[in-house]
Amino acid sequence: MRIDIVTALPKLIESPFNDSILKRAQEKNIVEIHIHDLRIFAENKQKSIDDYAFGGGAGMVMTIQPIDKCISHLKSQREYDEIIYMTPDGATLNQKLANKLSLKGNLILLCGHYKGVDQRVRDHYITMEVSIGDYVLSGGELAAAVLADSIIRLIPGVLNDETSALTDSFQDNVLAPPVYTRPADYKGLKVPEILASGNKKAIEQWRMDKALERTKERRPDLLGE
Ligand code: 6GU
Repeated sequence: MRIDIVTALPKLIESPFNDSILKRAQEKNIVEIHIHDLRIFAENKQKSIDDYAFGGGAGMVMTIQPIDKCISHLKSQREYDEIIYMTPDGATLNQKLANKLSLKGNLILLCGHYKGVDQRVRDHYITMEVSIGDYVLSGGELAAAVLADSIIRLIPGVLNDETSALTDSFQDNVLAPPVYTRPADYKGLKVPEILASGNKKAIEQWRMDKALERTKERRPDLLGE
């Protein structure tokens, strides 16, 4: 997979890709991340990428020219499966959408800023709009990092234990069960005995029961209740 991230603030989005699982995914050549600084594509003298809104009102709007130049350049090099605009009024990200996008080949993520982008960008270049939840961030960069992380960890070979993404919360519409590690007794705080019993079937049943219990308590909506 290849993800191209188009942004006014490239520094803001770099670091999540240079550590841990996302770094390893790139080192293993499972995913390529390319971050593009919109300002480089601006053709005006001031290299500006925003302007006042037609019709007035507070806040700046990202202009079409640098975005057109950047996206057109990328599209001339390869085909893209989706060109995604990160915006609070997009479709809310969930595990189902992450799963779907993890099967794609090439994606562009355009990060919104200020009061957003010129509507003509959304109408003519964008194929999908994604939000990461019902609250407003200062820009689309952190949201793009969240979306990319949720996608990349699902690609086979990225996680060491390939089954571990399958047992994540939300993957079957249930939350993950509690987990424990050593010591089995910490100052009298004990790990449930069954987990040390060696009885694989009983442990599996216990985990399913706990996952369901937790989901009923915290997220009954996931069970349609
Ligand atoms: Cl994608 N962008 C911004 N600016 N705020 C958000 C968001 C995106 N998703 C949730 N809040």
